[in-house]
Amino acid sequence: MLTRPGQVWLVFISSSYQMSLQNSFLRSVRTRGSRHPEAAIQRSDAGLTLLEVTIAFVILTLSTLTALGLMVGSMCLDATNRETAQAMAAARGVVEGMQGQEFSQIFALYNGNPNDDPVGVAAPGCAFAVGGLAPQQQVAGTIRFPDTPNSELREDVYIPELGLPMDLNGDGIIDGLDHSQDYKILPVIVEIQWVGKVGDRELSLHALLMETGS
Ligand SMILES: [Ca+2]
Ligand SMILES: [Ca+2]
Repeated sequence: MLTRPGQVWLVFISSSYQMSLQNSFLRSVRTRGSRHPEAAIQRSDAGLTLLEVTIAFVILTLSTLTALGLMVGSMCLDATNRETAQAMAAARGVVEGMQGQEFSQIFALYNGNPNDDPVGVAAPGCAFAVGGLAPQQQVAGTIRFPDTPNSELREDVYIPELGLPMDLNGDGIIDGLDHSQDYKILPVIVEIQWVGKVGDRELSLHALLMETGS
């Protein structure tokens, strides 16, 4: 089990204090009980040396454990940073892929409904793998829109992190109709969930896509 730096120093201070008390007590007993004070002092000095060596060993051990703990913590932090960078790059890659598509087809291409896929275009769908990251479920990446289970793109969905409810077709009204065919703004959430080195982790990228020049 790894010891955190704060715990290590607490043990170190406590151990030193107890040993100091014990040392004072032993010196007092030996000096009073001996018929030969000089011999008693020599034995006491020998005991002190042994005790000092013991203390030094304890300090060395605790210092090594502290350094090891810091090293492992640094390695975990590096791994976590690498995982986050991988996830962010993958999420940005998905959004960039969307931007390379015909704007009016993005929703149909990247939603979870294969029945509305445009003819003649390979639809990526709403799930994607992320190289180098172990998924928590079948795939690590998912794409979400403000839509219903039957693939209606809605303005009246409550997703505050994306600013919804929102007027998506630019008519100045927020209604409860399907805007999958006339949207001018397309909110999207790209989520990545993976099993990281220090446990389950997730990252979300929120974006509002708009047609260039509109
Ligand atoms: Ca589709
Ligand atoms: Ca509207």
